[in-house]
Amino acid sequence: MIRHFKDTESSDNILDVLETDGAVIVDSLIPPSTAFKISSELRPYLEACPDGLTNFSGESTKRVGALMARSKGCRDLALHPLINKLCAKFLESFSDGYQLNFTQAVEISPSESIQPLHRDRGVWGEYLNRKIETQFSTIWAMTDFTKSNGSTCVVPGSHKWDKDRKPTDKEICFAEMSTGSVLLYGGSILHGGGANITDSEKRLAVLIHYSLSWLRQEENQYLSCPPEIAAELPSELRDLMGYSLVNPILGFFSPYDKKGIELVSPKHIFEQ
Ligand SMILES: O=C(O)CCC(=O)C(=O)O
Ligand SMILES: [Fe+2]
Repeated sequence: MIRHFKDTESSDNILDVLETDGAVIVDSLIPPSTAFKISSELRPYLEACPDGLTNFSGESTKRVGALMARSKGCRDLALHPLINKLCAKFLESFSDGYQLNFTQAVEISPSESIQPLHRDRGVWGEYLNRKIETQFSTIWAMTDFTKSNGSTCVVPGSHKWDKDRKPTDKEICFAEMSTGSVLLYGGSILHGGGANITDSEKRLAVLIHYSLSWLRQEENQYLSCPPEIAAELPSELRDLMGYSLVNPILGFFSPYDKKGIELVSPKHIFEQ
């Protein structure tokens, strides 16, 4: 079972359950009207996007990235205060900070089958000690998520399993939730997009993942949202995207066209 909380629940309680179960849902964190607005910002990109080519990306599934460059509403999701508070606490033992790791709208259409269950930390290979949590991930429901329209499948507790243990059907739960709710999970839990067995319903999600600031970002934010677009964004969001220094010198640059200026923070390019 995936536990559901209201946004009035204490952060400590939400984090306790996240630690124990590996996933939780916060119901109605944004109003449906905000979700519909975000969906309409994303619609032109979804319409122009082909379905995936593999079993993993989904042959009846569309995936659209670069959400910080493309959608004002998704920027607000990335900066949501409760999410950032939970993320900071969830990852604080593993890094001096966290960063935006990945943004993607995922629209699952009828006839899609279940995505192979996986752990998102797999993108960094098998090198990291499993005691290190790599990330804090959010899946925002832009439509209702139901068992039949492709709600994310999650295996509670599997973040603590031996990595080769396979779940039984009974151990797989469905992240059913209403439009505007959000599923929270870490990098180590088994999960995947669900099968869509409806005749005509599409399931739309916005995935925003955060990772330890010393890991390479899965989605290259500097290319998905280059400086000329980032210049228009709130400085807090730019910092989150990696246009900043951490730890304390990670991420510096040396402006190639200026002699005598070295070890500069990326923040500098927005301050001229
Ligand atoms: O769309 C979903 O519900 C989950 C997708 C997912 O886990 C992934 O693509 O890594
Ligand atoms: Fe995933």
